[in-house]
Order: sequence, then C-alpha cells, then structure tokens
Amino acid sequence: MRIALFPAEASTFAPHSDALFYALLIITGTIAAVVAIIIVTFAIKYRAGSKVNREFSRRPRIDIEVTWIVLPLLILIAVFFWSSDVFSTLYKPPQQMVSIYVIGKQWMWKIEHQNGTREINQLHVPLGMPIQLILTSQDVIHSFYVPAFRIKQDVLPGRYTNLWFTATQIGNFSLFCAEFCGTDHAQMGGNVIVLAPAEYGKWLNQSGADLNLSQRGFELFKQHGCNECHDRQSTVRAPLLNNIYGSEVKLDNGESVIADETYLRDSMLVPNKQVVADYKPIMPSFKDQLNEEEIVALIAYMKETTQP
Ligand code: HEC
Ligand SMILES: [Cu+2]
Repeated sequence: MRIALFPAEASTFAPHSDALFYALLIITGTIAAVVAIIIVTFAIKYRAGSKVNREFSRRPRIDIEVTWIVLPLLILIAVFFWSSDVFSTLYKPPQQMVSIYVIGKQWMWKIEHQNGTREINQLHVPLGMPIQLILTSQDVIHSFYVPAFRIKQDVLPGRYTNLWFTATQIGNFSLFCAEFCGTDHAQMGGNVIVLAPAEYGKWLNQSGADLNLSQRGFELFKQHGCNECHDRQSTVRAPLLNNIYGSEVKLDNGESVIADETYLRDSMLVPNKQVVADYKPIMPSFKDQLNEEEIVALIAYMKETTQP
C-alpha cells in the first residue's frame, strides 16, 4: 500500500520542486538530529552528581568554530543557487504555448479558451503541451493553486499575471483558491482535466462556441465604437492598434512602456493614466461598460492584430 503524503507529480515542474523540498528536509532534518543527539548526550554526561571534568576551558577551538560557520554557509549558498534555478524556470516559459484566460471571482474560476469555449471550475488541457494561463480577478485577490503541478499564482484585480505548466499525467487534478477571499473561499475550486492531445482536440471541437475569443473581441470592438476612432479612415486622430501587443509605446510624459495585457486593459479603463505621445487624451473610459470577460476578449482581439 502506498501512503500518499504528497499529491501526484503531474507536471514537468513538480519533480524539480519536490527534489528541492526533499533536499531541504534532509539537510534540516540532519542538523536537527545532530543537535538533539548532542543535547541528550550532554544532559546524560553532565547530569547532577556524575563524575566529569567541569572546569571551564579557555582554549579556543578555531577548527570547530570555522567548521560550523563555513559548512552551513556553503550549504545555504548551494541551496540558494539551486532554488533560484528551480524558481526561474517558472519565469522562463517556452515560446510556443496554448494560452488560456482565467478569471477569478467570488467564488469560482471562469476559464476562457481561445476557440471561445468557456468553462467554470474545470480546466481541460492537453497532455505534454506547454500551457500558458493569463489570470485576473474581477473582485478580490485570489490564488490559483494546483498542488499536483506544484504551481501557485496570485490572481489580482486590475492586473494580469501569468503561469505556465506542462502536464505529464492524464487524469483529474484538484484546483484550489489559496488566498482567503471571503465566506465561500473554501468552496472555490475544481479540477484540471488532463486529456490526451487527440481527446483534447475532440473536446474542444464539441464544446466550441459560435465565435472564438478574438472574434468576440472584434464584435465588441465594433459595438463599442472603438473602430470609429482606431481606424485609418477615422476623422479622429487615434493610434492604429496593429501590432500593438508586445510593442514599445512612447508616452506623452517621455517614458515608454511595453504594451502587455495590463497596458491594454488600462488603455480601455483608465485611458488618461498613460497617454500615447503625440495624441490627445480624448479616449473615453470604458470602465462601466466592459466586464472582465469582455475585456479579455478585446485583449485577445488586439493581440491577434499583432500578427504581421
Ligand atoms: C473617441 C475616440 C476613441 C475611442 C471611441 C476609443 N479610443 Fe482608444 N484611443 C484613442 C486615442 C486618441 C488614443 C491615444 C491617446 C491615449 O493614449 O489616450 C487611444 C489609445 C488607445 C490604446 C493605446 C494605443 C497605443 O498605441 O498604445 C488602446 C489599446 C486603445 N485606445 C483601445 C481602445 C479600445 C479597445 C476601444 C473601445 C473599447 C477604444 N480604444 C475606443 C481614441 C479612442
Ligand atoms: Cu478565491
């Protein structure tokens, strides 16, 4: 019988995280054991009434002092480099990834796939393919946590955070919110369902929507009159949004920023926060007109206009 102290190791990242954990457990466990043994030995040896030399020794033992300073230092420096290396893989995602949007809300996870499929508290992903999650919250701070993948990421209102993983096992894995977010925090969770790529393809097709995410964004773009300004034919002077995603934008205060998801979002909700150089701050705020799903769709659309 296997005693499951740990959830399955179901992502490429999990074995690295676990190896580090076990190493730390062994190092600290060994030190704790040595200290405990010395305490017990001395307690017995120097107990009241035992016949031992109790004279105070003035002779410094440089060798012992050097050992207990240098050895732990070297061990900790090694652990620092090792853990930095493991940690940094979380921020070095592969180039080609399947992007999926995740919106946290009290108290559920809403998932938006590129082809327009939506799900709640369930996230279907293909086996062995790097998946990028782009996460945001529509109310308070949540935290997206999949123990079997050993990944966790805070999900913040008004900002987009990223997380990536490659699943290595087919099956259902628990998904939790790991940041206390109100009354039903404990109920906020679900499953990540890892399917073989062919099964995943079938699943995506079956649950497909009429419009994919960026087409939905394009519809919103027309519906809200964005195209009336952001168009070559427009009489209003507004920047064209072709190739905007990931580009460097010069602002009127002399600074420049990279147009990431959060920048695109802020452009719609607080347009006067960062005004593009040589343009007038005439864009209205769409704060009360767009919900998180619509913002995500508009961002997906603007990202697609990036393709040359
Ligand atoms: C009244 C005209 C107008 C409308 C309507 C409008 N915009 Fe704008 N938009 C502008 C102008 C002018 C700028 C440049 C000045 C600034 O940054 O505020 C701009 C800037 C932007 C930027 C930043 C562009 C860059 O090059 O960095 C984005 C993104 C954007 N708008 C998206 C949208 C979206 C999406 C909508 C519809 C929901 C929209 N805009 C509606 C006029 C408009
Ligand atoms: Cu939560």
